[in-house]
Amino acid sequence: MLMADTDVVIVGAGFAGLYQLHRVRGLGLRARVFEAGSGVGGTWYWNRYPGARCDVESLEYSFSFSPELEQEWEWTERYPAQPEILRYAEHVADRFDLRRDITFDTRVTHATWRDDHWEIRTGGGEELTATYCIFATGCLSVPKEPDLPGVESFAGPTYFTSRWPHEGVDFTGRRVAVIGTGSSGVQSIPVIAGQAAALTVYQRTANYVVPARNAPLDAATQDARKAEYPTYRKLARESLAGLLGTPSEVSALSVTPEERTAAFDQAWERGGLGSFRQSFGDLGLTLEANDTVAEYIRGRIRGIVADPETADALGPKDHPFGTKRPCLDTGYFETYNLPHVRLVDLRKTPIVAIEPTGVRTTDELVEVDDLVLATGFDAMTGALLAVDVRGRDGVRLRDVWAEGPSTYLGLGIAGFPNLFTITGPGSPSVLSNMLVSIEQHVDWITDCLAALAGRTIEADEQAQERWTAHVAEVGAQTLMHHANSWYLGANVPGKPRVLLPYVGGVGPYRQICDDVAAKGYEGFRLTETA
Ligand code: N01
Repeated sequence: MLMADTDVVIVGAGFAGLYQLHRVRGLGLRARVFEAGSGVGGTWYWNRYPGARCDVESLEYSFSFSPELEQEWEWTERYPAQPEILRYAEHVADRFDLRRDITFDTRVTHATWRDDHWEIRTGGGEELTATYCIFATGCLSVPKEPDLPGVESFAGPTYFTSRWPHEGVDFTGRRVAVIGTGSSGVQSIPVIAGQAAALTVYQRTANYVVPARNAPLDAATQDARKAEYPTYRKLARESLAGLLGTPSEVSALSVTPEERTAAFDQAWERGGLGSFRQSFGDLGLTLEANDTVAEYIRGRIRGIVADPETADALGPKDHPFGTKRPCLDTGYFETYNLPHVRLVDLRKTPIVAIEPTGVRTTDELVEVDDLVLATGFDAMTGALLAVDVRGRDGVRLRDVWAEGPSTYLGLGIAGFPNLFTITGPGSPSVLSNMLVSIEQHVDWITDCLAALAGRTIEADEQAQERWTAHVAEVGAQTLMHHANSWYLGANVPGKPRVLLPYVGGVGPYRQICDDVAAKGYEGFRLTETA
């Protein structure tokens, strides 16, 4: 048996990697973390576009593992902005003295299983061996390649929301085009409009956007939560989405139209991701129920946007509410009432090409100085497959997942011993408050490493098949397949169309994982390392 250079290699120093490093150290294991960025924070390190903000409330989107950390950190807003979350990640790294085991500016390029250990190679040319390899690579970390003909010919600056310049961008007096109206576009468009001389927004799919109702966080609210943190954290862990607020069990079709509108009005006023789930329980389950909320939101848009044609184009029509992640807005629809902002509906006039001076659609060439691409990510599998991962007998993860990912619990992969994925495909992951799901996976992996005591663990092929079938089966009971979403990989040309996250809910999922552990890691094979 080889004495590995380190016990654990962790790939990524976002929230998952930071917490995993802290826990692994607690076991007395040696660990190395490799991080492509120059600092910690993962998604919040890279996504620095104007208006970037979390769509989960700060008092919920924060670590629960340290009561001291919980008590000492002061959040300033209901929804934390990117700079504040990044400061929090940096504080965590410093407070727990994590940086000394992190190698920055370094990508892991290869991970190869060799009989009883992983051989890791980095972009910097370092090679090392590790007993365990943990991927904390994030679900939305690899930008989708821009599938826009001629994009490289654009003469002015091109900015990706997901790779925003650290020094910021001043759009004052500039003519700007934004392509993409997912969360990143919806958040950045009002802020860019506040600076630019002219803003043209290119929309292919209209999205459901609900008010964030962001506001400064008052001391009384924060103190009250801090006094009861354990209770609230427990509720979040046992909930379906890792969020507070009880989902309704009432059917949207069981009440009168007036009662339904009143409930939706309350949800709209409350704001936030879960607000409509708290109104009715079947919005995600039947098209008929979903139509009621879809029409309600289209009506709200018509009430805000002055130009009827623009209002109509901004109203989502081709997918049910909730089948793409709804966006939270601050002044998004109002932005289209500004005289220098224009929406181009790409369903009517598609982009033909990006040219050196601007964006050409079937209708016109709009000349712009700056191009902003808010075009999304190769979600959930992109970052895992960006590494050349080879398991037992040299099998490549890329080949094994050619038809879509199969995992056991989103934590382990058959044929890839001693490898763990934090919030991997097949786990609730992006359908939940990520901090809740990250903590659950890290705690489970840490307990598992302790129980292994150096043994080798590998997901059993049949257990993996059963779990993957279960993930698909539960997903099929929802409306998720009615949208071309990144949840299904449908946003990336050529990517297999498979529902990537597990829709069963974080509370039930946690119970399943705990039961697996309690039964001696049922569905995994544990073997003495030769
Ligand atoms: O990416 P997206 P995102 N021509 O994939 C369009 C999280 N997040 O970065 O839908 C024209 O949602 C594409 O159009 P279509 C959150 O989970 C969270 O905005 O494919 N358009 C779509 O409009 C979120 O869901 C926060 O037809 C093209 C847009 O680009 C996830 O990240 C903030 C195109 C991409 O939208 C991803 O959000 C930000 C093309 N060739 C992100 N290619 C918060 O916490 C793509 N598009 C609030």
